[in-house]
Amino acid sequence: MSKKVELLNKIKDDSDKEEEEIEEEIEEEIEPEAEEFEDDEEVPIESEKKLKANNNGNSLKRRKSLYEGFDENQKFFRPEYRFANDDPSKQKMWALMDTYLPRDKLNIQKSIVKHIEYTLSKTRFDINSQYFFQGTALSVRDRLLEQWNDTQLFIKINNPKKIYYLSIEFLLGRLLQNALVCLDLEKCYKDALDEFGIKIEEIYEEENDPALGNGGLGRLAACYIDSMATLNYPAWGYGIRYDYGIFRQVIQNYEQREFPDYWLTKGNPWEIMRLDTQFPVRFYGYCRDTNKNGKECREWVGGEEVIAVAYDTAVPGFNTFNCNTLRLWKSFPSQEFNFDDFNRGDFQNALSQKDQASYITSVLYPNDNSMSGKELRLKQEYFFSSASVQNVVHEFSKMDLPWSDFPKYNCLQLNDTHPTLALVELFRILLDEKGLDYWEAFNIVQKTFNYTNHTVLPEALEKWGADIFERLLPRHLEIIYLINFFFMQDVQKKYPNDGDRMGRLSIIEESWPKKIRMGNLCVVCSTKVNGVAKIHSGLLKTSLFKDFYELWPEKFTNVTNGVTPRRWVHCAFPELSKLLTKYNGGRNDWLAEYDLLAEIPKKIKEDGTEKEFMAKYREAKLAAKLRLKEWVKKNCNIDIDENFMFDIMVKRLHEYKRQFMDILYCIHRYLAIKRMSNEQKQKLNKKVSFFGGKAAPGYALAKNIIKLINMVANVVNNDGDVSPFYKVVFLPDYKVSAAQIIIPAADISEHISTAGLEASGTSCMKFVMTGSIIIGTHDGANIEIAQEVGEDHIFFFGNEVDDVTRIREELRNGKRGYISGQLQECFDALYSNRFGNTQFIHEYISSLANGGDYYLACHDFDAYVATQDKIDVEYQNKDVWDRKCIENICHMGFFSSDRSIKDYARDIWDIKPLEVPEPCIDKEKHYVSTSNLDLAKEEN
Ligand code: NBG
Repeated sequence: MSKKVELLNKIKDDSDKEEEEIEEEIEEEIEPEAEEFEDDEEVPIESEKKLKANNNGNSLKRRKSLYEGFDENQKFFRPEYRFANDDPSKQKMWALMDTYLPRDKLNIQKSIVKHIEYTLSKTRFDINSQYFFQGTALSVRDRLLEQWNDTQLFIKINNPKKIYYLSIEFLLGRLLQNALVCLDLEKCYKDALDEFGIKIEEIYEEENDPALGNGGLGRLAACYIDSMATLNYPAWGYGIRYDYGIFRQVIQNYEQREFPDYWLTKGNPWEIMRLDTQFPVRFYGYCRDTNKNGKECREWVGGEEVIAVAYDTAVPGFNTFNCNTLRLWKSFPSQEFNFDDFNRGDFQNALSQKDQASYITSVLYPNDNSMSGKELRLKQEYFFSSASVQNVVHEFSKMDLPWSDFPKYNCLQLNDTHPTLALVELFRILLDEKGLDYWEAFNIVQKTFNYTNHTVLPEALEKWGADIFERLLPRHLEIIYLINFFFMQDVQKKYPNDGDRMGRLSIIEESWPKKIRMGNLCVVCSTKVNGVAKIHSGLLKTSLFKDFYELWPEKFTNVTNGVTPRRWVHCAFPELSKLLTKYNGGRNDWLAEYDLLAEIPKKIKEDGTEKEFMAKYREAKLAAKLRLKEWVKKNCNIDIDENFMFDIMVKRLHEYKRQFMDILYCIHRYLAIKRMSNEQKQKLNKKVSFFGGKAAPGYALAKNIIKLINMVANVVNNDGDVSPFYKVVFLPDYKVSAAQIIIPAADISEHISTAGLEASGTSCMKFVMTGSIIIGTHDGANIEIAQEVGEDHIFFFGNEVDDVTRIREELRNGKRGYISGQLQECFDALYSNRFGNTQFIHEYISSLANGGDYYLACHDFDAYVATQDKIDVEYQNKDVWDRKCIENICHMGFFSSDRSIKDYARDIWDIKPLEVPEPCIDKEKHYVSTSNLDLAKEEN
């Protein structure tokens, strides 16, 4: 029987539809319709078919079926479960809740205005865009909630192994567009709002960025929860609900000024406060011996307690009905109240203690790749780790299984060492509250946890003084000492009389005061340890965790970072997304299977559509550049020319990332142009050098570099000899929503860290996916990108990691005179205050010239300039350039976060996807049975 006949029979059985309608449906099922295009150019038919054949045509069917092609009265039933103890009196209520909300335009419009009037209490006559945003978001949230509830129930019933991703940062960015894209409702909402005279893009702009992270680490966590949902993994993100995210950066007088980012000013339509999900978290106090059920054990008492309350945000996946949870904890005062103070009339004192509790989750520490060492930060780390672990333990307890089964159902991933205390907390609960013995507890903890390292920079490696630990978390310190004691015994057995090695492996650094090395603790207590790019994972084995690698080679692995193409290609660069979809046979399934794009470059060459593709690509790139131009006009009041080459460096300010080298190059270019004749200038590759990124408020040098960039920009842009050919722009307040505008506009992007120091980098992936070429060092993900797209599709320069060690050695041995003439010229320009009073940087440049070039900005400078010159030449050949960009875009499948998550799931977590059943148009066919819970068996 052909597939068509088979389906025909199936649907005939299922429904009483008109034959014609059924035929249509089947056509769609077998060969789903291509997406509509506003332009009427033909899709290359032959290759479209080939692509469809490769890609069994299933991916898009599910989502489409929910709203397209059906009228507003069509009902979609939710998966339903029959429990043995179904209460007949509830039938009525359940029946009222058994369908999904309609997703057609009119009903969407109704739900938006309903929320505006009945949730937000606005009259018809005073709605502004903000209320439209909120009404729209709430209406989208309604549609998310149904899927979310269904997913959570389905997971509960099937009870698979679950993954919990613990991260002190989730740099989400705006949520509305992403949710619409995931639900495949963007067009529908756009049309719905259009009829209200409202542009959906304007509504997007109304949303505050939830900026609960600093940079790469937090944004990675956000990409990962997106991919976990898209791939149907039963997964939870756990973090902190900060009231204040990363500060807002304003440039005043060339300098960075920080303003608080109270991102909740307009409320947060996405979150659900779960008052029924709260856990107490203790600080301070003391430990004592006690006896529980006839067993000697320790007990942690006294101190103060705060309450962690869960705030949940739905995490939809793309083209799936699964919807996961991001659970962020907020601190509240515990119910207890100091009645002594209160009765004495000292209300202020009685209350101040309560206030203290809510400070814990007030503000995100604005340090990227460096440790703050503040007690409040340690409190934050323990607070969210403890709440998360208690939550997981609580859920597991309901299953009434032996504790040894805990790792069979739960896997906790530590996103860097910030949540390390989670493993100590689980240890504590198992030992002190559940009465397990040391090795039982250790085995469970170790099997449950895995650890991702994100940096080798010494200043970022967490070490906490034993003194502050002892005060804040006395029982945890005892447990850490215990872990170390047993671990050191093992080491001693394996390497007798190797004191140095023991010292390096020890969890405790024998300094004064003693310090707890959180990284070592993680390695000892985890099953797997991974770095975030091949080179970085290699360095973990050869340097940072060398001794551990010799001890347990099987523990170490790599998972190269990735980014979600949904946000970073589709949302950020809609014109490109549309083009890729068109040449992917009219299907946007590449957004969840990026590798599909790999066929395109070959295909367009073979079928003669390359020219046309390139023309369209150029139009798209121009649109992206125009968007940035407008942004720059609005935010910097600078006019830039979209026909210039855009060279962009946006990332946190850090010495190792070498923004300084880039600004030196800008100075060099400025000086060179000043010397040119008019004729020479005409031949120049016109370009704009963009910078963007925040400096930690306490990082003086990084702030000075920002100031320098702005001062140089000021001179360059206001010099009539130069500015028609070259400009320098600092893009203020770099954040996710800005990145979505900035990144797609690039022609060249800068990833120029000292080799070995950028663990991975993720913006490099976003830049290449949206059509720019990297100028970069042999570092982090640059290396693997080159492997995927080809060495000739990236501009490498500079010393490699082995040379770095050697050069530093030479510097230590007194090597001097490594400053080239062209570099000296830049220094001289700074010494002579050519860009205004730049005295603040003089000391730094003189130290660079005197052996202080730790990050090799000077050693790599000439190679950097030479490579920039090469780029200027190559950019002249636009055909070759654009072809490279297109090939790059299409060969980035490896860097989709979907690939990263599949790697984690397979190599580290050992978890399987669990796909929620899709909605059904026929209620009777829609009971979901399962064997795990006490469910009534279906009739037959
Ligand atoms: C950062 C690295 C980046 C990497 C991200 C995500 C920290 C501690 N590390 O190179 O510097 O891309 O983590 O893995 O923030």
